[in-house]
Amino acid sequence: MRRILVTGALGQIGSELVTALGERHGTENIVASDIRMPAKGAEPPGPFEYVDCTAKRLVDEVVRKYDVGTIYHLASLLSATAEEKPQVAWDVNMGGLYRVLEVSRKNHCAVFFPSSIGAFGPSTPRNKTPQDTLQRPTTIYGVTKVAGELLCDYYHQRFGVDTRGLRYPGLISYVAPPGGGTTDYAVEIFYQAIRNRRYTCFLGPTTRLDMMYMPDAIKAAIDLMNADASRLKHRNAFNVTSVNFTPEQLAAEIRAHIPDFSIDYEVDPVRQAIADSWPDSLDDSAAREEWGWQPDYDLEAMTRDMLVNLRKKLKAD
Ligand code: NAD
Ligand code: AKB
Repeated sequence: MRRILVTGALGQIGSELVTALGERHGTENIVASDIRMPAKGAEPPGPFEYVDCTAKRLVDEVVRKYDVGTIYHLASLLSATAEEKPQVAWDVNMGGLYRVLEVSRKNHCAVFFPSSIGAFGPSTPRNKTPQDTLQRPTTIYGVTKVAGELLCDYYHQRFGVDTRGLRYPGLISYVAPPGGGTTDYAVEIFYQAIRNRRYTCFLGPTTRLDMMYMPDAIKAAIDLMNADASRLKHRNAFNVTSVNFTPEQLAAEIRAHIPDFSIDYEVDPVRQAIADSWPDSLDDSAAREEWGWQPDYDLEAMTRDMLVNLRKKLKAD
């Protein structure tokens, strides 16, 4: 088989996607790459290459060296970091994607591009946001996600590149920490609940957002890339979701396992404004109809699994 390249592979998604792809296709066939070097003891199971995705020569070299046929392009700045450094966010998020698409056009690679609920804005319908709707985001992250979706569709229509994408909600996981997003509170809260029995949340108690547990996010990416192309009416990018809650609801769910857990709030105006510009919930029926999307984890199952695995990781009681 032609190999699979993962960019941004040391991040929150890549750390688990590389392992899942390796279990499916053999670790030697999955090339992990990042602009950081892996920590000692946390090396990816297969080959690793330093690749700055904004350098076309580096992307091109690694694709040719390993005869890559599919690229999961994860390298990106997330919403909160992007808002601190909008110029860098444009260079990495758009420049990186453009170079990955160009290399894919020349080398006949398929491309997975993760978009986000951040691709929507305050004028988007807030509840059960439809698959096809108004997208006028007010963050630089959202601007790069909408533009990225359009660029991926363009490369498919114009050059026949097999581009596919998902609009992920906030992702919750215990393997690698999140990388500077607005939804990071939903990961931090678990660490703090186990370590300190209390958490100070940077979003307000009633901020409602869609979320997803990482095993579902990994399954969605792999299933979409393996879906029958003739069934796809959409490509970039599918709404997907699995759980929906506010910080106070997540805290209550954690309290069912840790009764003395408490939460308070110190709202960060920047991240609160970003969250307030995003939908309350997504309609993911197009993903369900076109390629059989079906999540495995609801809020209860996710919370239980997070706490079990994080306690093991943190060697906590
Ligand atoms: P992350 O921040 O955890 O990881 C991103 C990785 O990209 C990091 O390891 C970083 O070192 C690397 N990187 C940064 N600049 C780079 C460059 N120039 N070249 C190569 N690598 C570079 O992000 P993540 O959470 O794993 O997200 C991956 C993708 O999924 C992003 O496109 C993100 O927008 C999208 N997404 C994530 C979430 C989420 O909740 N995690 C939700 C929606 C969409
Ligand atoms: C972020 O908060 O930036 C990400 C996302 C939802 O895209 N988690």
